[in-house]
Amino acid sequence: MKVLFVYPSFDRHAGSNPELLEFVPMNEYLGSPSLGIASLAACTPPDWEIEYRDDRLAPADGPTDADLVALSFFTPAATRGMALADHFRAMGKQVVAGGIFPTMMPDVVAPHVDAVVVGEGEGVWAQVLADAAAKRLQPRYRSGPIDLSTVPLPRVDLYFGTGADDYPLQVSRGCGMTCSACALPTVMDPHVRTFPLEHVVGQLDQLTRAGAKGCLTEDTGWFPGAAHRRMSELFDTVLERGSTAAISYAGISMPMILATSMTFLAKAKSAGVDMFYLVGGFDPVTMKAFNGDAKALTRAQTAIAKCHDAGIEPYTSFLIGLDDDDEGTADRMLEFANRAQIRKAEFAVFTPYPGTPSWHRLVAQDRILHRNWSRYNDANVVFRPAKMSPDALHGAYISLWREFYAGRGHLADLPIGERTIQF
Ligand code: B12
Ligand code: SF4
Repeated sequence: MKVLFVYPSFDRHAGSNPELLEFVPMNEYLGSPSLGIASLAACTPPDWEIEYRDDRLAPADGPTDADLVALSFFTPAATRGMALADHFRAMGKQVVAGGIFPTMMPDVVAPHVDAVVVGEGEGVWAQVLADAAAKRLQPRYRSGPIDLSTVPLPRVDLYFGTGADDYPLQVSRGCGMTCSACALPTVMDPHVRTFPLEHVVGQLDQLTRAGAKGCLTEDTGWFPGAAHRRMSELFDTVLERGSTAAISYAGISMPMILATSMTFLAKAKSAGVDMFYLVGGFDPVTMKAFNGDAKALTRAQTAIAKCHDAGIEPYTSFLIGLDDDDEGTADRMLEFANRAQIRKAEFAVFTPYPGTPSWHRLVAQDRILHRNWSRYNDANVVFRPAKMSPDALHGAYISLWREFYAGRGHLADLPIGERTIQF
């Protein structure tokens, strides 16, 4: 038996807005696929042959002798994912889909596939394969929070050689916070679960052996609690070995930087964290900082200064389009970026991802403009903003990229990987 895993493509900022290429110093950063496929491949019994296709690199719709096609997609890739599902079914293949979008919107995906998996796939994957072998897939499988002490190391080797610049290095899954724009507490679990230390170190070691970089994606590692302890133990292990880990970036937010001691930031830096992917817009500091709240603005400046003091580059992601944002917000963001001496930034349009608290609120307020999922990628306006028109919001997003990079032409001279990410 054979399973073909497919990672459908999606548009990033420049894909949706080609004009950005004229004024943003580009690089060819290619983020790894999510660990979803690698995690399921690791749980696939040895009597199943595995093939993997990354649709971002070459169209994944070519012929296949697989018995089962398994698609993994988040919202920006959902339109393409469902088109691929239709295509493979027309070829007579059995098709199963899982990931963030199928978990949040199973009824939307169901007409395109034989089976939808809701939740973390490991718990039902063996059953899905057995049912596919017997040609009796069930329309829906549900898999609750997984005991992370039972899962094997993800088969990231499947992704090697495809040109990805880094690979997610997971310390934990789930989150107990309820940030309105975030999918994770619903998709994974509203509680943090940590991987055993050996698993986390094992993930790092398999990347290091392959000469690959990891990215610490879960911002939960910066809160006091189990995930923080695990991340700290990972850093200790690296430091005890007298080495540094190859880490491309660590995800974090402003309140987390403020809550983290300089001692811990110094430890992270010594262990190999040279850059933060500093996500804004989800948290109380950035939600208020650019709209007249002087206290929040000072806190945001302090957060950036702490990064600079620790020698960790704050690659800052500004989210525009929140309900308090008006036509002056972009200027205030730029002023902040200049004053705080931020060297690298990305700009994103607030996007109500299906199933998140923000989505439910905007649906109830009848403010969703369309359900063209390929445009749900932080690079298009898909809802009616509160204090400006959709066109004004899109214009503000484009001008943020243009104005920020207008004064930073030197970035074009930096080596690839040190310019922008996720562009
Ligand atoms: C690595 C990463 C990326 C990578 C890869 C993309 C991807 N598909 O995830 C890159 C760098 C490309 C990326 C880009 C973006 N990302 Co991103 N990213 C992540 C991150 C940090 C880790 C993904 C991961 O490895 N997860 C771990 C694996 C194990 O989880 P999983 O994929 O959900 O898989 C499990 C289940 O879903 C299920 N499953 C998954 N696939 C399948 C398939 C089958 C067949 C089955 C049975 C089961 C199954 O089983 C798996 C194992 O339990 C997540 C946060 C997170 N923790 O998930 C955000 C996240 C996925 N990203 C997000 C967003 C918004 C983006 C961007 C749009 C914007 C941005 N600024 O980040 C951009 C892309 C567009 C742009 N404009 O550039 C959101 C998704 C929102 C949504 N509802 O879809 C997330 C959830 C962050 C968040 N907190 O909101 N991202
Ligand atoms: S943004 Fe981070 S802290 Fe907030 S709910 Fe999502 S994972 Fe948790």
